[in-house]
Amino acid sequence: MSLSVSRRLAAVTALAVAGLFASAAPAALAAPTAVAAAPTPPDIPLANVKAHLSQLSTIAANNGGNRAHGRAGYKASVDYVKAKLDAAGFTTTLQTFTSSGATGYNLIADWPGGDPNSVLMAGSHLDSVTSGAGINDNGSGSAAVLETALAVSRAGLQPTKHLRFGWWGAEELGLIGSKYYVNNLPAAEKAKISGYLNFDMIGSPNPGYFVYDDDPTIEQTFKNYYAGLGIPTEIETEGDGRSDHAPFKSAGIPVGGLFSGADYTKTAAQAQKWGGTSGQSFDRCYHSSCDNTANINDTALDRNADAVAYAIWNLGAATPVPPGPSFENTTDVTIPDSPAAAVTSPITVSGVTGNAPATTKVDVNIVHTYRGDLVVDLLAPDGTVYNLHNRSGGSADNLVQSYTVNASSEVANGVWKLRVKDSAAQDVGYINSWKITF
Ligand code: DTR
Ligand code: ZN
Ligand code: ZN
Ligand code: CA
Repeated sequence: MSLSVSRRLAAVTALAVAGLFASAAPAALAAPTAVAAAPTPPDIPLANVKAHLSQLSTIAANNGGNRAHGRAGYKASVDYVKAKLDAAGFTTTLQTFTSSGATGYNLIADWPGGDPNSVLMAGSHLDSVTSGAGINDNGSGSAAVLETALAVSRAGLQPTKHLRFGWWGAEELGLIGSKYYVNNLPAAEKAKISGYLNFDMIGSPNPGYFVYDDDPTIEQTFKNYYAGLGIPTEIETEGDGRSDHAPFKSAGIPVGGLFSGADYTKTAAQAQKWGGTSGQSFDRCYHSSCDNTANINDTALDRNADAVAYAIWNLGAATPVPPGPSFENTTDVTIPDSPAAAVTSPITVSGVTGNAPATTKVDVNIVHTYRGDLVVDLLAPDGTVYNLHNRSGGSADNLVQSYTVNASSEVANGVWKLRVKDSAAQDVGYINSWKITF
């Protein structure tokens, strides 16, 4: 557990004093609702992105000097990213494949909630070449996508679309991981992906600002971001098929992305508008052992990481589908510490015809000092159990989360219950409110 007993009680008291949760009388905290317009994208802290790069550099140093497919450094990179995402409340999946006689790994992270039929995806390849640590290629893209995902969690973002993030294996061998992912996605699942955003080399030391010119809406989103900074961009021309957006594009999925340049040479005109050195390649350490933490332009990495967040926040908040009827219970229900039995909070639903939809939305607001203790289920009127949360999130406080449940086999009218079990000793809390929307 995160805190000693005395500190935990102090923490709970402090929260009460700060009014961060309801007083003794049941206070109805408005459950978060879908937002009509795109909330303001956050600044992605450059220091956080560079801290991920530092970790990837250390991983390479500790594993033979690289993070290449089939080597220990790649799997260690996957484990690092996955641990961060698990702790932040993402639902992560490791997809394995074989290439060149070695096991490869794709890491997929789903942010719970959003319209399951409209998925916005962002990704980057996490593998390096064998010659070095691959900090710009492609620690830069992987770290920026990771930090944006963590920013989604920090914000408790509830975009209209479902957000999914991917870190691909074996890109350097020929887009192997991303091809495997797309090729193994059922057609119905492919159809749900409204866009895939790719970030491969976005911190080049002699940077250019290139925007993929594939899907016009995605392209315009990135152009709008850079126009806001007064920075001219160019269309990415080093080759459509040269990164992980290619398999998605081949499958008919709208794609876009950013690129700061690789082995092509910066022209005088480009140096004039972007700074840097003309007559020199955008990344002189491309696929070389010198692609280390010194091989990064901080300004480019900072701007591009913020652009990732800008795109996720804006493209993720498409016109919201107006929610159906909703019912809420704002009565506080104390959650006794383990090993006590689970508690429930009921909602009686009436006046809704037919069955619940496949996109039944459950907004949960639980105050607790260790979300990893909790098992949270939705119980349908007939007793069917839908697990919402199963002890992920570690020592983080509270569980304020929106879930989408396919309850289409359940009659809507009746008594629905939120059931919460504290499954680990120490750390306590209570159900503050919950809401079900059809
Ligand atoms: N193939 C990428 C580098 C690369 C080269 N051209 C582009 C264009 C767009 C994205 C990436 C690239 C790699 O070596 O990983
Ligand atoms: Zn490469
Ligand atoms: Zn790359
Ligand atoms: Ca506990």
